[in-house]
Amino acid sequence: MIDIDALAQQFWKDGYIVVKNFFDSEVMDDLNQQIIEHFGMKPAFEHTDEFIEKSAVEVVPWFPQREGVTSFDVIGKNDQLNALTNTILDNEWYEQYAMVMFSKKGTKGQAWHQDCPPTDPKKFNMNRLIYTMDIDAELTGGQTMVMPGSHKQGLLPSPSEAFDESKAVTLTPKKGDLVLLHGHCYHKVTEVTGQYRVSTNFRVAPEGTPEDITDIGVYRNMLYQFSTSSVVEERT
Ligand SMILES: O=C(O)CCC(=O)C(=O)O
Ligand SMILES: [Fe+2]
Repeated sequence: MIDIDALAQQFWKDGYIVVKNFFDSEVMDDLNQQIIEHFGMKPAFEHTDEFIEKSAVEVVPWFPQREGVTSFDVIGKNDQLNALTNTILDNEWYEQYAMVMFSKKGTKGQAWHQDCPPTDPKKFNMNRLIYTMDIDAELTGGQTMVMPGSHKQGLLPSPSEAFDESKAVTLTPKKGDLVLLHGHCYHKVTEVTGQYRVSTNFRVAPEGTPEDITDIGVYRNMLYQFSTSSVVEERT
């Protein structure tokens, strides 16, 4: 059994939590297989060259539920996941979408970012990250790095502002692990050195958060708007 109250407290202190062995291994294998079948090993990137160049994000997204694929629904219906979400978000939240993120071998991962600008502490996305495969320093690379407590520290430092990366924590999620991550918490993904890397995000948000809250991502060197594929602010 997990201690939901303790985990919720830790989430609000650090901006993230890791729960080991949260999901059934066979369900993970099944979903991972479907993900690989969907992508193949060399999917084309969907973002513009400018975005990839400036943000160092090389990830291909897939929204299975938008295509009528129902096999991922078991995650969204998981009672324990929803009990944990209820406690963290005070019973007032809604599902945004399920997004699978695929990175192929040799890609950069993702640079430090916040999923949305931390303008209002009550409006944010919460990433509910499911790992259907082992992420491992030697075998895959693509580790997730987080900066504890940064969800309360405002905007990610710009390139000219001090940024002490020594306090970052490197996560090495294994198949079946759950990571909950506040969208204002600074995070990144390291270079993918193995064949491929996959993570799946069941994003939710507190009631009152606009549905397009993650349309503008915060990077050290820019604010980037995904819907218009444009840099809305250069940061120096
Ligand atoms: O894939 C991961 O581990 C983190 C991805 C990410 O940046 C996010 O879900 O916002
Ligand atoms: Fe992110």
